[in-house]
Amino acid sequence: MQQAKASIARARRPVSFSGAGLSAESGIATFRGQGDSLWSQYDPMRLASEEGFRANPELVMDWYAARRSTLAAASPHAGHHALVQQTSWVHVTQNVDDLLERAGAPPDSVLHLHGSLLSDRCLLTCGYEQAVDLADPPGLRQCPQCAAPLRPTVVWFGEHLPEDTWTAARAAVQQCDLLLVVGTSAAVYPAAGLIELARENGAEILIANTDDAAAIDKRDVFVHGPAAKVLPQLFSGD
Ligand code: BV8
Ligand code: ZN
Repeated sequence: MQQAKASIARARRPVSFSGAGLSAESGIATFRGQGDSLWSQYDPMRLASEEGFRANPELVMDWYAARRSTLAAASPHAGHHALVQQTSWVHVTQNVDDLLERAGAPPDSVLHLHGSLLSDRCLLTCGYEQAVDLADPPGLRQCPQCAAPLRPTVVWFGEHLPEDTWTAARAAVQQCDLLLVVGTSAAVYPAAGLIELARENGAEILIANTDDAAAIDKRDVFVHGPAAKVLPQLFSGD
């Protein structure tokens, strides 16, 4: 922990890169955790894809409605707040929740590589988009402009990441001197490639995770523990 805190104190261009483990203690199921969620019998790889949606749009929208309701009832924890208080950092996340924003991150300041649960858009190309009420999530419905189905504004497997967000994240990581990797299994690309990109440019890598299997490289500093506990410690002055 001391070594990690020293790296943070020394960093001039720090970037955080977070995954589902950052939000786990807020009650948001991780993708590959042993979640006892009613959806554990479904494979996110199948549900979070266009072909999964086309095959069973009601089931997929019910899955998103359940996740949206959970998110509506969740709150950011001390780890989200600790990250957001680092206003000189660039925060990149794979998460589609708004817990960093609810912890005070200025709107549009967090780079969401995999989109957001907070709105739906037209499945086709008419460009229609509509914010959703997480506490009263919609089911399957038609685009009012072109009658195609509406789908969540998340990035599904097989889909490109949002161009501007991906470009900004790569640029930040390309010139960072410290990358703090929080709560990700680093299994999904191209997002996970940011860790290698930081390493290539000589940045120090801190890995904060409850699973020591996440310590992939001897050169990294591994901080073992849950994000809600570890992040406030990493940033505490004492
Ligand atoms: C793309 C949004 C290019 C949706 C997500 C075969 C077919 C098709 C595609 C592929 C293929 N093989 C490879 C691919 C590419 C694919 C990919 O990488 N697949 C992997 C699984 C092999 N990637 C893509 O498809 C991407 N697009 O490549 O397009 C393209 C396109 C067209 C034409 C040419 C090329 C798009 C990927 C985005 C998918 N969308 N989410 C939704 O949410 O519904 S990804 C999903 O998994 C989440 O967003 C999350 O970000 C991501 C990764 O999961 P993690 O965040 O790491 O979470 P996980 O549960 O895995 O791990 C949690 C970690 O936290 C663990 O390490 C755990 O120990 C730790 N932890 C738990 N509790 C705590 C904790 N740590 C700290 N504290 C705690 N309390
Ligand atoms: Zn439309």
